[in-house]
Amino acid sequence: MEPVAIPGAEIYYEERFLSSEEATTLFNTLLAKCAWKRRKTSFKGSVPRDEAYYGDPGTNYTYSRSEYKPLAWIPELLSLKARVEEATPTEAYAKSNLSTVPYNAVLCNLYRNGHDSVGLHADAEPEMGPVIASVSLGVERLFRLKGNDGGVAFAERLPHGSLLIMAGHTQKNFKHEVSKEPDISQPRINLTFRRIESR
Ligand SMILES: O=C(O)CCC(=O)C(=O)O
Repeated sequence: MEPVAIPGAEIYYEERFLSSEEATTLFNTLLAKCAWKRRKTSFKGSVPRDEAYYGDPGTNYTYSRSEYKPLAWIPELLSLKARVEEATPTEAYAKSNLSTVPYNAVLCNLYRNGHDSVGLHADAEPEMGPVIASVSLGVERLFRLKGNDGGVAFAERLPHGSLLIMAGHTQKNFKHEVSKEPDISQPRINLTFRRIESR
């Protein structure tokens, strides 16, 4: 994978992690097979995307006052996890003096069309490891990293089958978002593999 030079962040990127055919098969399978749900927020609304969370037993975590409880892995996500682990550069762990540990959960996001989005946030919950691997499926999605001063440090249209890894102090120093793009009518899927340490 290629490192992307952004001061204060540690990002690795591979545009063609999956072939277009593999990515399309996976997209169609996950669209049909994942237990997609639109989660309610505490303010009587719902988050602007569908989600499905899979992982090892005990990988529960809390985000935005909502608890994520893992569903049992489905084979397609487990085999993708093995490929993502193989692709993750060892320096993503070594630079933070961590031993190489497998991902143990994946949050799947389904943006049904360009009206869906995820607001600016960091995945910096205390139980979350610093290495997060994001696989993109479907038409490209504008992914942006912003520094704590609000400046855009990274903006990339992530294509079908790409892999982006955030590591090191990325979550501490930056937030990320996928904004609404109302002109997009097709669904898009993002899979973020994570390591949750039970506390
Ligand atoms: O779709 C994306 O790339 C962003 C997903 C995300 O921010 C998350 O799952 O925390």
